[in-house]
Amino acid sequence: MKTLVEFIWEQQEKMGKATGEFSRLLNDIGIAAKIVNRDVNRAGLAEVLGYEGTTNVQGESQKKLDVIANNEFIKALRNGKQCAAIVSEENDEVVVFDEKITENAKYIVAIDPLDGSSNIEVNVPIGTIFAVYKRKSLGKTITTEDVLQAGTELVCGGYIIYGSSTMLVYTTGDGVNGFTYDPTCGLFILSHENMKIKDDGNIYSINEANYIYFPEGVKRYIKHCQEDDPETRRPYTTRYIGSLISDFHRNLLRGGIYIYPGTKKNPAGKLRLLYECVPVAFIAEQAGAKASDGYRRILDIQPEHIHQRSPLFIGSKSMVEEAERMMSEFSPEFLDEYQRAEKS
Ligand code: P6P
Repeated sequence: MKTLVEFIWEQQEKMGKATGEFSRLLNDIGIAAKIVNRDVNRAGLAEVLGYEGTTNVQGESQKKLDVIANNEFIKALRNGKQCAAIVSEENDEVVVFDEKITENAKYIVAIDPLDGSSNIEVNVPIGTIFAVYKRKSLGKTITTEDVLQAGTELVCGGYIIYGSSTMLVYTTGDGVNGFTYDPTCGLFILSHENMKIKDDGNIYSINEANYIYFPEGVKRYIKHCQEDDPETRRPYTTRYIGSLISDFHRNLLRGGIYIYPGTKKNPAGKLRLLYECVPVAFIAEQAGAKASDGYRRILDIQPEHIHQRSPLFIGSKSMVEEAERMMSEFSPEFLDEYQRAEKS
């Protein structure tokens, strides 16, 4: 039995000259995850269901647990003193900690504290998604370059899924490992070592209710998934939970593709680049899979603003590549439309 803390220290020793600061930051995330897990698991009992009565920058009404989770992660990262600033789905602006912290803290965290929170009341698994970057600047002042970094600069990408069991899954660029939370002892235990996504899955995950607004390439790919071809295990199976982390986690374990494309109404799609697409894209690539916006590698996209949206095609490599082929063949023009939207 290896705990998350033991694993983090082992990884740190492998890195030789590590100072322990990143290990401390990752442990801080683990502490907040345990507290959020407790609140999520007793949501129906602890009067934390329902709406806060506020709306976030997404224009989404904030649920009480969204705000509670956001506050828990901000508090844990502030107390740990390794993080200088946070980009959060729940905050319009960057949360910059006071100078006593920023003058020494080396990291920036981008986080969706509780993705899919609209599923809380119906007991569908939800998740926290986080990305950790190293600051470009030094000293007390946080710069735009610190918070608008491409995914290729990522130090760590991870998520916590609050489901039938609670798991923390992350990568620092040396493979993907999953830790299952044991509430009887309050520890995350290594349960899924060196996770890999099957190259040829047979599950596709997309909200087909938006079909008429999809680019032609997406429509063609959906029809491709539904064709009768036993040799390639088609028709595939469709699964769509409405919770990115739940759909992605299933595909990580069983193979498959998740697509949230841009549409004629919303060319840049719905998902946020910094704290939804990039962290899972880093994990996908480390697990031998692929993540793009239908045309470009997610990790290569240079963010223009902190709440920028991006389409997401992610999962088994051969499935993503097939979808990308159809986007290039049948919707080549869509990239320009979407790039204009992402700058707005
Ligand atoms: P739709 C949750 O709001 C989320 O950001 C993802 O977790 C999920 O996959 C997607 O949106 C669901 O969106 O438009 O299909 O309801």
